[in-house]
Amino acid sequence: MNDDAVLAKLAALEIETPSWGYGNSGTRFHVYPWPGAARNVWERIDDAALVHRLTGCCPSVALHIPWDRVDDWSALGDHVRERGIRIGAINPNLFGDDTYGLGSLCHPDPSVRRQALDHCLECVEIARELGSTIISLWLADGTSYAGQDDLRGRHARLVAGLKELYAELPQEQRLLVEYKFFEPAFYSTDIPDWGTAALICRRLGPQAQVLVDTGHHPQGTNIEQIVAVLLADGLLGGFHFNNRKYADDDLIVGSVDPFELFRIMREIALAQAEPSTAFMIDQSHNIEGKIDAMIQSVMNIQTAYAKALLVDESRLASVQEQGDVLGAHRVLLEAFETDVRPLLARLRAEKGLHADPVQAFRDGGYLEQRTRERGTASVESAYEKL
Ligand code: PSV
Ligand code: MN
Repeated sequence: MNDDAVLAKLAALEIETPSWGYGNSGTRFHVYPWPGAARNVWERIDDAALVHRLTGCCPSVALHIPWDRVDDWSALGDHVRERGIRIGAINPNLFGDDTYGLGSLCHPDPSVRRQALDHCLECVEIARELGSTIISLWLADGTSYAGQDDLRGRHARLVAGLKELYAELPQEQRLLVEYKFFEPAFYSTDIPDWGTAALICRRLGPQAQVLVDTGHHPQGTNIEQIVAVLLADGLLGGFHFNNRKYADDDLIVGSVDPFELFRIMREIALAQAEPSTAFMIDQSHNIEGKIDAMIQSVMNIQTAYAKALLVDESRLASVQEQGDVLGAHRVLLEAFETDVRPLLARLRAEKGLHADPVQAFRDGGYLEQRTRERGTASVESAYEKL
């Protein structure tokens, strides 16, 4: 692919940022309050809009309900539009209520299952009102001890609940089903892997697809192969990008393993699956700044994608056919080792943007302005509002 073709593809890439990445959030050990961090959903949207302004490629923001609940959705819709962005995925929250200790849609008690389902249905309505086309579902459901509950029974409850949810999904909405192999459950998780998620989606129908959160796999998992297989079956809905070294670390995507991110983006580029794939970030920054860490994440995805587009696929195919193992690997390396910074600088210059959006943020006085206006929110109040 020549530079102009790569630039056209890069210009079309849109990355969604999460509202929950802009407030004070952290690990289960401590949340360090950040000066200027967003204190409520209106400010979280302002920060997402700033990231879009500086990167030119983040026109949507994902919401988490009830963290982002407001009384007047149409006012929130106006706020988002006025800032030049739109609402992306709506994430129901099925783990933040006292009743969910033994699960939500899989809970043994039908009244808790009803509560969880009603919450999901409410999110479908919120999505409809805000023009969102994605319901992004993650369940913390699982068990922590063998024998705690009936595994097949839990699966049946899950499928029954999701069928009811799916039946209410309007034509324009997709249900993206996320998996995670452990945590908070430590013995069994009800949707632990891509295979279970895919089976569930198959049972539901074509509007249900799998969401791959890059931090949700055991060490050493070949994520790009999962992506390739899901793509082959039309079951890849999108990503929650982040990076991990040990568990679900929610670190800046591409910070631990940029080669993995490149390999994942290459599967997307090879399948030309960009139009049907939701590229979403799901991170929580604790000891680093909120906004510049998000911008760095966006830049890392763009870098990986640019390199993925540079893979000489026809040469690779012919080397593969010859059975030249190292030769084939070197075709990939050649693209991965290319310095794409000049290309990305051109992309940004064509949009009137700084070549380094993190630097633009740091030089632009945005953090100072936010710190003046917002101060440092106490973590208690951040918890209440998040
Ligand atoms: C869970 O670890 C997860 O990845 C899900 O996507 C949640 O919605 C998100 O993080 C925020 O807690
Ligand atoms: Mn996620």
